[in-house]
Amino acid sequence: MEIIAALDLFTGKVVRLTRGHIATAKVYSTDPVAIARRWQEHGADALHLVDLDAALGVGSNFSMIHRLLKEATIPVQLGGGIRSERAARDWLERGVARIVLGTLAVRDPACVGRLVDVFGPERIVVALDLSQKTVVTEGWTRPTSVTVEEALVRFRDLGVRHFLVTAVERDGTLSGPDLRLYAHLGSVSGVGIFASGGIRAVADVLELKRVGVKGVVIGKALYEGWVTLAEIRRALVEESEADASASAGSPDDRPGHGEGPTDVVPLRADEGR
Ligand code: AMZ
Repeated sequence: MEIIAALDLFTGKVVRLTRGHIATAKVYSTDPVAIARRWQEHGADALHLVDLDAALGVGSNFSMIHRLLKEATIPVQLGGGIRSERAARDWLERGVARIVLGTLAVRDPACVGRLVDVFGPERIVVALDLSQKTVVTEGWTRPTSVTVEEALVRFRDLGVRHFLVTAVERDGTLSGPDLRLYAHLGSVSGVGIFASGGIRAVADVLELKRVGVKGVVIGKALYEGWVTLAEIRRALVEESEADASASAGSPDDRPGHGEGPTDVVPLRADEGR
């Protein structure tokens, strides 16, 4: 389970929003480099940078992102406003470990396929930002009719392996992740799902792991001190030790374990969030 600390930039500062609305921005620091160091030292596997100015089309945090790339000792993934193949290539060549593409992916799926071919699937993440069960783009301001199931299958068939699925209505709300959604998506073969939105406690991370999520992006819960990276690490280690001793010497017959992967079946209209 990859534990990724969110660092959202708006006008050069570290902020968190609620449900993506800029009017709700709460500033946590005017020193993003110090925050990056903090999450690094606390044991994050990677940093998830979002350039909110660029995502919303009102500017960019270009020079700050460059500084952060220089300072970071852990992989940095970057999203928000990467809207052309050229921009995507430039960031990958400048040391971003993984680029996160939302709007561009919806607009031009073939471009994502080309990037995967050139840079490999490890370096490309498709962001599926979900509001009312469909994907939203352009800083979460533009609804589309694309469903998460359609998008996963379509991009998987183009070679994409990593998806960041964000529950927009939960983002910044500390109300818990949408477990039903992630359990549903966890059964799609050939894709790795990263979850974000609503995570507030160690138990949320453990539940997400159990339903097959490969990584979590944690934001407000870290900034507000609801959870620490050390606590999450400890709980994951304890759980894997418990799993190892429970399964030692006998075949694992837990429900669902060992079943072959399946393709996704759309959520029924009465299910979901
Ligand atoms: O909070 C928002 N309004 C917001 C946000 N966090 N808008 C976009 N984003 C993030 C997405 C994804 O990681 O979750 O930016 C990335 C996608 O940006 P783009 O420009 O590729 O659609």
